[in-house]
Amino acid sequence: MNPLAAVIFDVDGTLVDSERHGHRVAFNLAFEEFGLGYVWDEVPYGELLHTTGGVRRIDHFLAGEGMPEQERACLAPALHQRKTAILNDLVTQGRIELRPGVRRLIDELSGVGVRLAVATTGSRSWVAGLLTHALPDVAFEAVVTGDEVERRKPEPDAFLLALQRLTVDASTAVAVEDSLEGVASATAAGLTTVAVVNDYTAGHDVGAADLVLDGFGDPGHPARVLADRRATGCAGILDFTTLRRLLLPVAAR
Ligand code: XBP
Ligand code: MG
Repeated sequence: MNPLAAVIFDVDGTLVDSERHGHRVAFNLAFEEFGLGYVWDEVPYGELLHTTGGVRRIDHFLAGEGMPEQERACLAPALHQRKTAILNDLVTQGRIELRPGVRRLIDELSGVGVRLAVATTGSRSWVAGLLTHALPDVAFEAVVTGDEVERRKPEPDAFLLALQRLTVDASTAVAVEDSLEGVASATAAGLTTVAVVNDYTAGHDVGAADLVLDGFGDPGHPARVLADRRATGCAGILDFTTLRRLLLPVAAR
């Protein structure tokens, strides 16, 4: 069994439940400021999430609205820049919260010397502020954001760069993700992967993950094991047994 050297966390939907009332709200406020009349409602936004990266998501949407590529090429980045500024305001207002159980898991992993990192498609201009605001005392040894890699998730680039910066082998690390694209990215990077789905990704095909949970497990939020591909499987309800106790054996592939 390989010792668990590091855990690499995704951000949106994993560390924080940021999409429905965070990014989506910021995108809509930016559309409003630009007088565009578009509104991304909660349900259709779930589909738009399959396009990773805010600029790409806006461009994909505007293309679907029939906007010529030449117009989109300058509008999408301008909208995204404003959206990111709005999101940062939401972060500093404390509107983007950690998912239940994340703080407890991070403290327990740190407590046993497991190194921590982040690999996200999100943009550094808000990711850094979010981590500082939500987890001010946590030392993430590597924070890889979408703007630092050639290809966004589901490509493995972000996780590969995080492993490189940690100087650890994929066999001694575990990725924690929430979505189809994120699990595809982490598994393509050769990582044992835990999917902790949320209300946007509960229907995603995350079958490539080694373990699928519906939460992180916390007093009052027991996590349910939705799928377990590991040899030493565990089934049923985790009575808020911390994911740490699951992660430690998970590193053994
Ligand atoms: C999720 C994403 C990001 C966010 C929006 O990232 O795809 O694009 O939805 O952030 P992850 P930006 O799950 O990998 O954390 O607008 O900065 O892209
Ligand atoms: Mg995510």
